[in-house]
Amino acid sequence: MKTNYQDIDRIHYEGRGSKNPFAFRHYDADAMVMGKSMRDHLKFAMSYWHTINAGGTDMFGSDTIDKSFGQSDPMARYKAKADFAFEFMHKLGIGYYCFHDVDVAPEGATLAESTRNLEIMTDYLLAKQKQYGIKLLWGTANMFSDRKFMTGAATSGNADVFAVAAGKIKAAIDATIKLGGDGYVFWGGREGYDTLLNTDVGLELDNLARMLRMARDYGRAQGFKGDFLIEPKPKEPTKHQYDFDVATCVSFLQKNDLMADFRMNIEANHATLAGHTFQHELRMARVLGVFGSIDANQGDLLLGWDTDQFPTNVYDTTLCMLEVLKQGGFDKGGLNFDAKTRRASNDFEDLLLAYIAGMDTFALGLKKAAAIIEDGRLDRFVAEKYASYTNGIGKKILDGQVTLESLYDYAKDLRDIDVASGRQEYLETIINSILFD
Ligand code: XUL
Ligand code: CO
Repeated sequence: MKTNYQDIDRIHYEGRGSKNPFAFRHYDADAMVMGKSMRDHLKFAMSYWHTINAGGTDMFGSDTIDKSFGQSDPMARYKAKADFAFEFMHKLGIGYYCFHDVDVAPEGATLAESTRNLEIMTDYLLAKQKQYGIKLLWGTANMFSDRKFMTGAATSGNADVFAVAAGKIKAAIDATIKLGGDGYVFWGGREGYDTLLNTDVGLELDNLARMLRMARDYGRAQGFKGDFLIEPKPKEPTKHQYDFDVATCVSFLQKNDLMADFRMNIEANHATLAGHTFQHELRMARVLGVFGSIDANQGDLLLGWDTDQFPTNVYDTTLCMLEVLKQGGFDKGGLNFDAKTRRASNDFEDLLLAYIAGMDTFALGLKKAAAIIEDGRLDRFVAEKYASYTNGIGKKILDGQVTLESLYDYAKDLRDIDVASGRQEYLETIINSILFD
């Protein structure tokens, strides 16, 4: 199987009329949108696990694509994977990548052996980063695949598992710092429960806080200046995960005095699993001051699990990029494609086409979001909706100059209060006209 794309050049921008499948129609990296290049707005990152490792396995069948890159020796295979990964990012013009410890190095029989392998491979990755000018967006430790994590890592009932998890986090933070990563992610895949009948929720939540505090203290002591990121997900693989959604994570961080160091890594399909829109989770993160980074994908709303599809829905990417623009852009975060090709899209061309589709969909979303802001009608509508707070009694409420008694006196003789229409349909028509006219 062809894996080196020898006959496919770097992917270039050809513009809207192009029918070349190996070209961008919207992503023009150097084009300026609201004073910043598309490259800097979007900060695309490649997910190592789906792109370099995932072979299409599902509950009913094994791999449909071979990603061993012709190597049987474990270390040689991981080096070949890295060679492919950097060539792939270079072809697409992707500037960042993300990984779990086990994505980039073979696992040993012990934590010490795995850590040695990780050290060898991070030397290799560092050289590749320098060669290609590609950076690490974030690193993390996989604390969900191995059987010892079956009832959690930081929230396991077994203290030895807690200890191994802590050791893995230490090694993964060391790797992230060595590679200059801007973030360190915690996705609590099995930090939750399948039944309350066997679960001490209070102890588990306290242990989760203990683990995050130790990770923060260790990282900062080692000079890590990046963001610690929590990636909320309500369920899957467990029935209930403690990092349910942004609001739940924020209350946990506040209770445990961790707000100063932690932000959110928001994933589109995790938002919808929580019964929220992607935009809701981004807005909550923005308003609560924890907007960090994004795992970009889309789900299938007719299915009840995390399908991690490449994003092709322009409406969603537009509303996402609207939140990113309103936030003032990414600080240390970026747009990581936590997305995998479908099981039946099983050759290496599909991988390239999937990234082109995702990058183009976000580039178009960015342009449309900028157009919504430049159009101004939405912002003007919202300003008008809350105008009663800019003077009179509304201003006094915001300035804290009222009490329940003073408001009683103010309101006691009011009649027929006229609340303006929410105009949802009109506002949705504005979005449609900007997207499609
Ligand atoms: C799983 C998921 C993870 C995290 C990193 O749903 O999104 O891949 O992004 O652990
Ligand atoms: Co993710």
